[in-house]
Amino acid sequence: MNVQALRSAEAKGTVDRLNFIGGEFVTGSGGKTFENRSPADGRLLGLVHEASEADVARAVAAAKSALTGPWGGMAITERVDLLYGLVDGINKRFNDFLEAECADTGKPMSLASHVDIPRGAANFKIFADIIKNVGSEFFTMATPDGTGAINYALRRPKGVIAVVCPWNLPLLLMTWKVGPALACGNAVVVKPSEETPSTATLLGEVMNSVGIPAGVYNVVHGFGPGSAGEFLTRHPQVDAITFTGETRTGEAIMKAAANGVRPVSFELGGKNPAIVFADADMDKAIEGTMRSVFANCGQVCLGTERVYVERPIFEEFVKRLKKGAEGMKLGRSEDPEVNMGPLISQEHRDKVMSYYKLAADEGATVVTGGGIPDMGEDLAGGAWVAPTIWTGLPESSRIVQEEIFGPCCHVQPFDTEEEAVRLANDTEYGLAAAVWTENASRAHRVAAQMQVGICWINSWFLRDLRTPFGGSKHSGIGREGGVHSLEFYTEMTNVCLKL
Ligand code: NAD
Ligand code: 6OD
Repeated sequence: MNVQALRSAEAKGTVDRLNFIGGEFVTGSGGKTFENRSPADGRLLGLVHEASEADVARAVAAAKSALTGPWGGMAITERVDLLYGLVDGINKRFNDFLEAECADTGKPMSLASHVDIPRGAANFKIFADIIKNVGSEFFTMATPDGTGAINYALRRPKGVIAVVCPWNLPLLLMTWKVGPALACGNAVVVKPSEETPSTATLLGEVMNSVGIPAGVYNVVHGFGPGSAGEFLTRHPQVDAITFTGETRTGEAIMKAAANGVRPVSFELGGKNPAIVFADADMDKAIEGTMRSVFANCGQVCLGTERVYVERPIFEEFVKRLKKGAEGMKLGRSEDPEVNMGPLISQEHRDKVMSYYKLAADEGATVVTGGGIPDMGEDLAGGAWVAPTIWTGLPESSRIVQEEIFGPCCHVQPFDTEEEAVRLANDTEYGLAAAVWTENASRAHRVAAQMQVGICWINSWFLRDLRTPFGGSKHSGIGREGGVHSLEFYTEMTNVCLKL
């Protein structure tokens, strides 16, 4: 550990984030750092030590050698016990994780304490349970000589897994990959988002404290192109890449993965619809749509940005959604009344504001929001935007077609079930949908036609971690969750024995 770097940060009241390689916290060998700033008020949280190409190579080598050390030879029961230890370890330091996550993202503690951190821990438990209980395929076969043969499938770890993460749910989305990867016996090198370096780093401390062998979990900090993200994904000793982030980044990573034909698992962007039928329970539909549009300041890949409402209830729905949006309390994470934080960065705010401007230019009716709220002097340096609702744009509008990833949605009326299905599917993305109706037959009929990886009926972000999760079309490749994660994180060998 670079004690000098940490002392100087402490003296300034900030926390520096180091790389975690082979069980040790280290500065980048290139001596480069970058700033981690609060999106709530712009204050400096600390410096992040950027990994050089050589550091990334050392992390990959540490992971590789862990596979041939005690980790590689460990019985599943022992590995599972270590994963349960991680759950306890995160829970013991719950407040440290909560504070670090909220400092990096500005999200309300009321949200992160119920979603990000508990799920960050639960991801280790669910996959420990699954690997402990999963069986294997077995087939008997006839042979011409009459003796027969038996076949059984063995699962082997894939090797070194690169885990490239986004900033919107940092711990949750990182452990969603690291949990199954470790449960299956792999070693990982994690590249957290440059915006949210903290909880992945803290997890290194927990890994050491519970006795996960050195090299099994590594963290390299930095950016994408020309930095740790690119160095990691093009490293030839990386055996598979799991990535969550923008579709365009997925395309770049897929090119890197082509060298050496490395498998990828991609969870990418979305432009998710909600369909609200006139027979929906209006209270439930409003409550659910408020969450799906505005939770995490609209920075949830599964969030709703297009709402289709059956014409007889359109006006009432828009009126009630507007009232909800205008009742939201924006502010600091630690305020228990606050239910919306800032966007992740000034750069992302520029992107979201460019869409707010475009909507106005294209002639949208701005039902509410559309600008930057006055947050007072204290928060003037933050990346705040107003919760925003539009109506009146055509389907072809960029506002209705492109992922904005902010607290906003376009609401449009429809007249028939067929029209609603057609509009909902009219996108290059295929991640999630929400359908609001009290008619059970319609609910199942419509869900079956949604071209998405997950379709909620009368709910949103209700997650059973045993179920398949992922996206179709431009929203991803593959499914993770439950046994589906095992498909990605293991290689299967069929053993055929002639009797
Ligand atoms: P991003 O693609 O900009 O960055 C994600 C990660 O990739 C970061 O760690 C970044 O440093 C790294 N990266 C960037 N370019 C790279 C390159 N060329 N090579 C290797 N690594 C590179 O995404 P983001 O802005 O962090 O996250 C928001 C996006 O993520 C949205 O599009 C959202 O929909 C998507 N997302 C999808 C899911 C899902 O489950 N489908 C979940 C969360 C977020
Ligand atoms: O719940 C999950 O497992 C998951 N991957 C959620 C993704 C949220 C996107 O922002």
